[in-house]
Amino acid sequence: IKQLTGKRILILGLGQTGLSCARFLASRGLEFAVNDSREQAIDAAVFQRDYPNCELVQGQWDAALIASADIILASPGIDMAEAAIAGAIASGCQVWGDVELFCRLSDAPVIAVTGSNGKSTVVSLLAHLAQSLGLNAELGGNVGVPILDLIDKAPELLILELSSFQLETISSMKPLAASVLNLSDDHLDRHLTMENYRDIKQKIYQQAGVAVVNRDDSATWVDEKAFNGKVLSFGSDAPQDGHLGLATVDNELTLMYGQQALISVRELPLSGVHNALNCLAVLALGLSAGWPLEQMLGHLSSFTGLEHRCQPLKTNDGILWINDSKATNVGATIAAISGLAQTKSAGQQLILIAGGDGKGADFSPLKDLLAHEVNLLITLGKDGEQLAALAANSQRVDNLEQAVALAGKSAKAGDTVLLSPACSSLDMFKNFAVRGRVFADAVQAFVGKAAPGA
Ligand code: UMA
Ligand code: ADP
Repeated sequence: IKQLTGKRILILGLGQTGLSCARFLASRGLEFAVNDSREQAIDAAVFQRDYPNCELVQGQWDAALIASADIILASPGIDMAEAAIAGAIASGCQVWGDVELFCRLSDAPVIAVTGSNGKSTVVSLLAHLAQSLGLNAELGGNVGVPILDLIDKAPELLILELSSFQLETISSMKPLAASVLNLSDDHLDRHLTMENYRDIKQKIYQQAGVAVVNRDDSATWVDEKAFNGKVLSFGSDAPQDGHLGLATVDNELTLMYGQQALISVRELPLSGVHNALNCLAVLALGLSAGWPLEQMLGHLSSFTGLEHRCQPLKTNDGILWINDSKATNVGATIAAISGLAQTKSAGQQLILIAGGDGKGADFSPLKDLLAHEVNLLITLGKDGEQLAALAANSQRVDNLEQAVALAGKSAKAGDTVLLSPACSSLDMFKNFAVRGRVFADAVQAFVGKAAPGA
């Protein structure tokens, strides 16, 4: 805490991260100021009641306040290229994220996970295994729990989901194991180029004990010349000894540890090859922490999966409605369509609902799948037009309720309707979870109305 004492500390952003920083600093008796560039980001009266000595500025960046800070605690959603902040960095002010502050203050062992897709699934499954093995493990970071809220729990192990935004401001983390799960186009509106996005993701390996890399995706590989730790790989091919992969054993696609067959993909709690890869990443991270393989396998099947990730909804109309609202980039939507294509039989239609804010992404990798696997594409949102242009059979709607009604009218028993937007929700909804709930409610309302006698 000495690093903070007597310093002028400024918190930028008053969302989940900023408020957790405020709680933490106040709990340590430290003074600070806060600045949020949006009007009415928080209720000033309530904030000042909780933090009476704190200077609060909202509505614009306060260049003078920023320039006078010794340490800035920046929220992940704030772009470091913002003029006032870039200026402060250039003049030597320390800019940390909440994770950097945590790592400077705590020596709790950390497993850190990043990647374009699968982060939340992997860290949640890892936390499930840790808890099943009787460890006092906590789950935090981008998954929705600000890490400073966990500092006083002194966990035996901290399982951390990190976004590229968080990795930008981290330099002191020494994880016992770290993984970049995969890399595909995302957040280029802020990171500008894939090279830059990749370099930021790769920061997770600096000072890691074990790097868990994906053999299928060279952007996740660690620079072995510069890396002193151990490398453990997973991938969709048969693995070498000591690594993880997939192979066909007795006609069943099976998870492998070297030559050892572990469990068939069919028996996993989550469907799709992408989820088999997620499970392999989890096993690799667990092995890095010294967890017994047999025990991890024994607890895999009790994991129930997460809402809004390829989640089938319960309806009685014979149509499979799937909520994949968390598919906020092209890679996730490709995984969802490819997974469904593997189990679809002839004559069954797939109707896709997509669109939202594409964050500057290139949608063209979806084109072939749309042509071959998707019978009808229904688009909405800011970049719906751009997506619609990729498919021969597409229709534009204004909202999710209209999308559900159109999909429901077009689908017959045995068909699948998939919400997998390939876009963030922020142009129309508060977040992906709200979008998913609006979809699920619209489906229940539509199915209820369509039911005989209703
Ligand atoms: N703000 C400004 N000016 C700006 C941008 C933001 O003042 O230019 C202010 C907003 O007015 C608001 C605050 O900053 O008051 C919001 O901060 P934030 O956007 O960093 O969000 P938090 O509420 O602190 O949540 C963040 C993560 N959000 C983002 O990275 C955008 C959450 O990830 C994370 O769960 C949380 O910290 C706890 O660690 C969300 C997310 O969308 C789920 N992440 C992206 C993703 O997964 O794709 C990266
Ligand atoms: P993240 O936290 O990285 O956003 P989630 O586990 O929440 O990851 O999943 C986000 C989306 O990505 C969902 O649509 C999910 O079905 C899809 N997904 C999950 N794992 C993978 C993977 N390994 N490759 C591609 N897509 C994936």
